[in-house]
Amino acid sequence: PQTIYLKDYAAPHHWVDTVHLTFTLAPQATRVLSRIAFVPNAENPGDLVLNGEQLTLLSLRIDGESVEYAVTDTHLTVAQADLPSGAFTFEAEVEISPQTNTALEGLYMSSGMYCTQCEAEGFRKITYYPDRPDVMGVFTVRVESELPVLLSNGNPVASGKGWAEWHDPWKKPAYLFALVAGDLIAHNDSFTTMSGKEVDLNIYVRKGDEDKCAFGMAALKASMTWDEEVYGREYDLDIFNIVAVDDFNMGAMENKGLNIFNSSCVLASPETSTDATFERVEGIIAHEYFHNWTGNRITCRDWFQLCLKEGLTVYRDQMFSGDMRSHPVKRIEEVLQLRARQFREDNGPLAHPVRPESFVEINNFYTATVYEKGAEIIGMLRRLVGDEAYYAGCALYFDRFDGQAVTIEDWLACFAQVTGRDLAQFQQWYSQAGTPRLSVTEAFSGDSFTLTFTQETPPTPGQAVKKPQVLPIAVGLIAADGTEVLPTTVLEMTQASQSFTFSGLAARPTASILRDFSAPVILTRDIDATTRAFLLAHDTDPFNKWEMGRMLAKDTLIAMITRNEAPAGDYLDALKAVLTDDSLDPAFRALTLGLPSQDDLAQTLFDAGQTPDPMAIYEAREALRHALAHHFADVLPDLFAQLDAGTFKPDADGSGKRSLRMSVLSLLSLIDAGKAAQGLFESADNMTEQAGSLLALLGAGKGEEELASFYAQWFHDRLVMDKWFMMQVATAAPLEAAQIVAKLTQHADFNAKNPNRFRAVFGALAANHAGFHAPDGGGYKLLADALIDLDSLNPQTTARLCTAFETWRRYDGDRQSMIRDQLMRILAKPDLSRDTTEMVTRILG
Ligand code: HT7
Ligand code: ZN
Repeated sequence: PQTIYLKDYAAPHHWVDTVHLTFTLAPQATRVLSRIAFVPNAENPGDLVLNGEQLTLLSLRIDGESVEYAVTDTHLTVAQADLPSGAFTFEAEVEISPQTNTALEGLYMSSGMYCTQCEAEGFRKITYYPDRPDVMGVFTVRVESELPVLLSNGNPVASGKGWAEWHDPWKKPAYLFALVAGDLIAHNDSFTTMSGKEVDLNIYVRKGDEDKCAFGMAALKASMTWDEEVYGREYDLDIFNIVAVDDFNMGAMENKGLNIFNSSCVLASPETSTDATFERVEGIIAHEYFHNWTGNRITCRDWFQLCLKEGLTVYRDQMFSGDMRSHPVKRIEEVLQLRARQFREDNGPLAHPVRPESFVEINNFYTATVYEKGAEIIGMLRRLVGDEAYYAGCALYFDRFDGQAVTIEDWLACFAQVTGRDLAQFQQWYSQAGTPRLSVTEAFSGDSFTLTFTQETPPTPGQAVKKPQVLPIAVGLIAADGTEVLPTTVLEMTQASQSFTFSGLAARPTASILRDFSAPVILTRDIDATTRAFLLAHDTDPFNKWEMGRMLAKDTLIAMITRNEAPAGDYLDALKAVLTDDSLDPAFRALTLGLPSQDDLAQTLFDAGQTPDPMAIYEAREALRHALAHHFADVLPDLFAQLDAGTFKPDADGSGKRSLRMSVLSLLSLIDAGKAAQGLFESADNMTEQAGSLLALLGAGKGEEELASFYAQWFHDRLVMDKWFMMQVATAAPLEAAQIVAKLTQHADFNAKNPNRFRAVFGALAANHAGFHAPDGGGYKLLADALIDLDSLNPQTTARLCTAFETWRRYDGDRQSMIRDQLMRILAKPDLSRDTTEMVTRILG
């Protein structure tokens, strides 16, 4: 397969002015008629080169005349010599087969409805077109079908029996094209924008899902208000439609005026959805809506610039969620995700810069690095320039580049201009892969306290030597009585080693370093358990307060794993103090009670030069859970009773209480024979507590009966059934996991073609650390078998799940060779997709 390089970017030979498309829908023979007005690019003249894959070409004309053309599996070319000298109209008719499209890219069918997914390069499976984000056109679309709801981008123009026409006045790249046709029901509302324009809002769902749209609609309206108030961005069409689709490769897609959502990311009701789902729905609806400005109005010049829209939009949705809920709690959740997904990626064979320099398959670069590290870069930029300059830079960006396809350089130039700063070194964050290791030493003399930082970024594939990064390091100083003697101050580190001194101090303070996780680094600090416990009790920065608890937990677990030590009494006491401190937010207490994951512990051991033993990690973590349950035995029953949040409301308060309550229940179930959990399972009126109590039982080795009654109650609900599959795999004991997965794949409700169901089982297997890494290699083989089968149906989802193997070099020789064998077996599959080939090759290194 061909590798594409950023350095080879060249503008197209032709720009697009207008596009007229007519779709005559039929499951196996949809006709697509296109009329495209092309304008030659005077700065780069050449042949007309159009992308096109899996299309049957029926006719082609230019300015109404037949022309010579050449067609391959991937392109249609008309030689420059055969083209008119100026602008011309290209017309073609093609036939495609949505029903047999199991890759879920292009036009496909899901539960009887037609829908599209064009990002990144799916439009080329719909018709011949210059399918690249810098080519933008004004689209008019006619859809012909007997299905009652016919949708496309923009505003509705006209409709009649069996047809509808849509016009999108905003020019857009092909990846934002969308079409939906189905027997759908609309949950309708409206929004008045800041300039007084009425916008019609709809969430379209299948019959039976109508009662699961209200929360998503409220989130959409809150997002529209937030983008007006915080960024001054107003919506720009008469209508905004969202459609829920059951078969979808990712979470959702920001098509102009017609967002398409994985139904798991938009449908929500108290009976069927957990608090975590409500939070995810709110965040994803916001994310896709915010793309209207950061992605759609201003888009990417090429796919290497993906972080331009994704990093910024993730940052915006994170700020929104913080405003809707609690900033400290959201920040802790973000950092947990960042460490679990992005640090893991950055530490292994798949490490790549936030703006990659090459790719084989762009779908493989929708990664935690592009999205989450991309968002961290925006957060660092804001910390460095300050709030006022941040918003001024954004305003300049919106103003200067509206309607254009641009680059990271264009984005940063706006901040250089408003601040007068040179951002050349900062720009390295986009090109240098790997997580910087930051270490610190502390010294006190006279009245001065000095922090000396040293940074180093380890080599990553293709980047052996690294330069120092610009690091905003937020610090505070705390006196022995717990008062803050230096409020949060941002230090700007630019060199490999740098000292910062604070004078006028009466006594040696305790430093709180990297507050709010101000830079995506791994901080090492020689700090004893007493100082950690002091900061856990007194730090005024909630993130660092939590971080101290987490470090204590990690140290405790590492000592249990490597030295067979019993958990330290001081740690158990410190944690109990947080658990029972009513002045703290319950959500924060729940997060502090959460233990580091097995994967996190494996990485920590590996970083310390040891070979992680998955079974030993599992056993130590289980032993600590039991120790916590016994140490807290006197307070758990009361806490469980007090934390009843009453009538279910999916807000921050209610979900925080339930989150702590479920953490308490999971420990309580280890010492009360599951009584409390069984009681709650019987009485719960919401999915958070129903699934939470079932999980608590399964986690305590019980819950067989409850699992069966859960199935009997919910077998008809696809999204709840995904939970039923997932919970069994997630809680399976290490030596039983593979067997349980094998059995579940034989279940009548298992369907590998549905990405949600496939991920519920195999994503959960990969996440069950000890189960996946069971000593006999059964987990590896099972996943490899499933990926080999799935690749022929859905390469995108297959390639994504290959990341389960990305950490293989951490483990012992036996496990490494078993994983290598499975990766080689995948690679040997005839006709393996480009997506999976690239992923497996990179993982093998
Ligand atoms: N911009 C979208 C990314 C995307 C995608 C979504 C659904 C299916 C396939 C996809 N490929 C790429 C989603 C987002 O980040 O908002
Ligand atoms: Zn996005």
